[in-house]
Amino acid sequence: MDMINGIFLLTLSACSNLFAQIDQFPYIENFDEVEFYSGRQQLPTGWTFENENNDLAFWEIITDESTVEYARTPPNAAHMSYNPVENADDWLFTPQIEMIAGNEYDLSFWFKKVDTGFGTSEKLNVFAGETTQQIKNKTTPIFKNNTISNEQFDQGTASFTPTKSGTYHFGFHCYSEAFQFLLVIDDVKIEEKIHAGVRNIYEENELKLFPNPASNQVYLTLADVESFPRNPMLQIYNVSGRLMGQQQIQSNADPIDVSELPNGWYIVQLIDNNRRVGQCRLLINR
Ligand SMILES: [Ca+2]
Ligand SMILES: [Ca+2]
Repeated sequence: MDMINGIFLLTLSACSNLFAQIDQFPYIENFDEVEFYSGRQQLPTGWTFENENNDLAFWEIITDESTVEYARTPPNAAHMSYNPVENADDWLFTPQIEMIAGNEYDLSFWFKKVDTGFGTSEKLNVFAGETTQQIKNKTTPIFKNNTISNEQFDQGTASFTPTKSGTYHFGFHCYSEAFQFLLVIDDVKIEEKIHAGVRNIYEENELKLFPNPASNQVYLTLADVESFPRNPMLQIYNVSGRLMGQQQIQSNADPIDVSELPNGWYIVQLIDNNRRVGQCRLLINR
C-alpha cells in the first residue's frame, strides 16, 4: 500500500472542501455563518451571484433586525433587494454539485416576499446546468413562480436528474418587476436519491482480492469497478481497526501494494461516496 499516495489523496480531498464543492448529501445552506465585509455580508463559500442588469440591487445576505425577522432560521437569509425603476435580472448560484448520471437531485428551499404594504409580487425561476453560463441560456426552469405574494415562508421544490456524471449548479433567477420590495430565500437543501441501477452495482458485486493470502501485491476482483460512478477508495484496516493505508481504485488492473504490511489478518473495505460497498478479509503471509 502506498502510504504516501494515500496521504496525498487525503490532502487533495481536504483542499477541495475549501472550494465548497457539494459532494455530501443532504447538503443544507442556512446562510447563518457568513462573514461581514465592507458593511455587507458575503455569500457562503462557493455561492456566487450575477447582477445581470448591473444595477444596485442584487442577491446578498440579509440579517434579522430587532424589529423585523427576515430569516426562516435566524439570523440570516439570502435576498434580492429592489430597484424602483428597473426590473430585476439577477442570479444566485449554488456551489458546484457533484452529480452522478441517473441519480435524482432534489432541491428544496423556503421563500417569501417582504412587502411595503403595497401588495408587491416577486418572480423566481430555478434552473440546473453544468455551468453558470449554460444555466443562463436555459429556457425550461425546474421551479417557476411568477406570483410570489406569500409573506410567510412557503417551501419550493424541484428535482433534476443528470444524464451524464459531472459537476452542476442550481441557479435562482429573480426577474421581479420594478418597484417591488424584497424576495427572501432560506434553508436551501439538496438531497441525492440513488438510482436503483447504481445501487445494484453495489449489491451484485462481491469484493474479492487475489492472491489471498498475499505477500506484496493484490488485485481487486470486483466484477466491474469501472462502472462505479466515482473512483472508489480501498481502505485496509488491521484487526485493531487502525487504518493502515488507502488507495483510489480506477480499474481492476490497478495493483494494490501491501508490501509494507506485517504478516497477519486485515479487513479491506471499498468505500464509494462515503458508502461501504464491499468488504473482505486479507491475509498477509510471506
Ligand atoms: Ca440587479
Ligand atoms: Ca437562515
